[in-house]
Amino acid sequence: MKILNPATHAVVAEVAEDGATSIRAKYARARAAQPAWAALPLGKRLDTIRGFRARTIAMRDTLAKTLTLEMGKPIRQSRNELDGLLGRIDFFLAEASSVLRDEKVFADAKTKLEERISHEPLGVVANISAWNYPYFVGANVFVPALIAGNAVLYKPSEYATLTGLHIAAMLHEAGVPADVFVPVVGGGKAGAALLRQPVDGVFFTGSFATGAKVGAAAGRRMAKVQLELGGKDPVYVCEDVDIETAASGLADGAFYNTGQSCCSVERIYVHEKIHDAFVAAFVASVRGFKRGDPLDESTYIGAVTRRPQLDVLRKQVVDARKKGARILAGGDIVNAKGNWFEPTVLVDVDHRMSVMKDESFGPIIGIQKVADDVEAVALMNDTAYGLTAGVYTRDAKRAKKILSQVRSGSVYWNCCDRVSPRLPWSGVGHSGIGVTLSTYGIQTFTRPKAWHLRAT
Ligand code: TXE
Repeated sequence: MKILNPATHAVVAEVAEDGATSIRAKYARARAAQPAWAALPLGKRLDTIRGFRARTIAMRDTLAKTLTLEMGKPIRQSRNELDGLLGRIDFFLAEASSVLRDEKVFADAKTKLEERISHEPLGVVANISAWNYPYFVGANVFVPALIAGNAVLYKPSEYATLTGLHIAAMLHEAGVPADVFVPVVGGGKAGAALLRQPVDGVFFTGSFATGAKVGAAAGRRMAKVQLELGGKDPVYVCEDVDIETAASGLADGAFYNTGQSCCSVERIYVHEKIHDAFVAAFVASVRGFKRGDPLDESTYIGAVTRRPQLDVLRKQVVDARKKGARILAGGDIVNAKGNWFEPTVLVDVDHRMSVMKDESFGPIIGIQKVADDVEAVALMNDTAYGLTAGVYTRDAKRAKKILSQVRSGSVYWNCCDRVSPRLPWSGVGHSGIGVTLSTYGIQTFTRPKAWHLRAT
């Protein structure tokens, strides 16, 4: 499989791809190795994750460069992702023992009856991962999965394969047996072959379209499934905000990682009283973004990772304009080697347009004027997705009222585009099934066993 640099289309590397036979053999090895891994004391498993953490620090610059070369992320953002990984790992290290420990929930001296709950690992899990934050999205799954005693068959996205192989090497060097964390190299075909193995759980991050296929395959196998899919994340800006602060914060939320974040701001609704001033400030922020070589320290907008997405973005602009939208910045593919799209801002948009309904997952945003909170909430909920939603206002009560009406897994007040290891990360509707992160995101890799004990 050729790994291309999305910024230049140069071949970065060629890697051997797994096929049905090698995937079957990898599954068999993982199945055989998992019981011994689960039998290790928890502390031993935690030590390997500490070793992995130390290696991500020691290799930070190499890892960041590989990530930038293979998916086009600006180098400073690649380093940010590696730095942010540490806090995620620390959360899992700190919380695992309390989540995984056996619980005695009832005891009755008279009847000598005792009730307990233990948390057993699922067994062998398939982790089919994504490219936009391969360290974050990956570690959300394989770190707690390994700590809980599972073996992991890990298929990085074909757009982040080298990163996936770095992750495997660091975990193995840190003491995770080669058959307990097993990388599977390839694209959709390898993913589909992996799902034909009798795994005990499928943890997937990617598009709704593929997620639906993955969910169906897992369902047929009665395997536990967790799907983190796309989103069309809205933010509503009330008339009482500091316009500059809100505009620059939201410009960052919409364009960081070249707009390729699951929780990127994908739609902005602005109260009519400040709409024009907000748009002017927002466009000024976007014009300040430097698009260029992702390896350059001053670059903020990198290459679009997936070539097909360029046409998706162009179609959204053409569709919006046909229906009356105005372009205030950018608006098209950049004619240059590599996958480049100008950071684009559209106004006079509405929900007839694809740019306000379908996930963009690129450097484009539509801003729509609204008359009041009622209209804003109705528009925010007018979507098949439900990953995150935000509101900017000085008024805490007003924010709480709005955010409790919005249908999404996460909500933001005066912030956006952030994920915390302490909070459950989940979506409703087309944004997926199940939870990662928080203590829920550790427990999800186990199944509870109920113990009814009567000492004689
Ligand atoms: O997703 P795909 P991609 C969403 C976002 C983006 C879209 C495309 O909407 O536009 O995904 O990104 C594997 N059986 N997000 O191409 O195609 C594939 O090899 C089994 C949001 O990454 O869904 C890859 O490893 N596996 C998300 C993974 O599925 C299959 C982050 C995802 O690929 C398969 C990234 C099959 N039939 C993308 N077909 C977020 N929420 O952060 C493909 N795969």
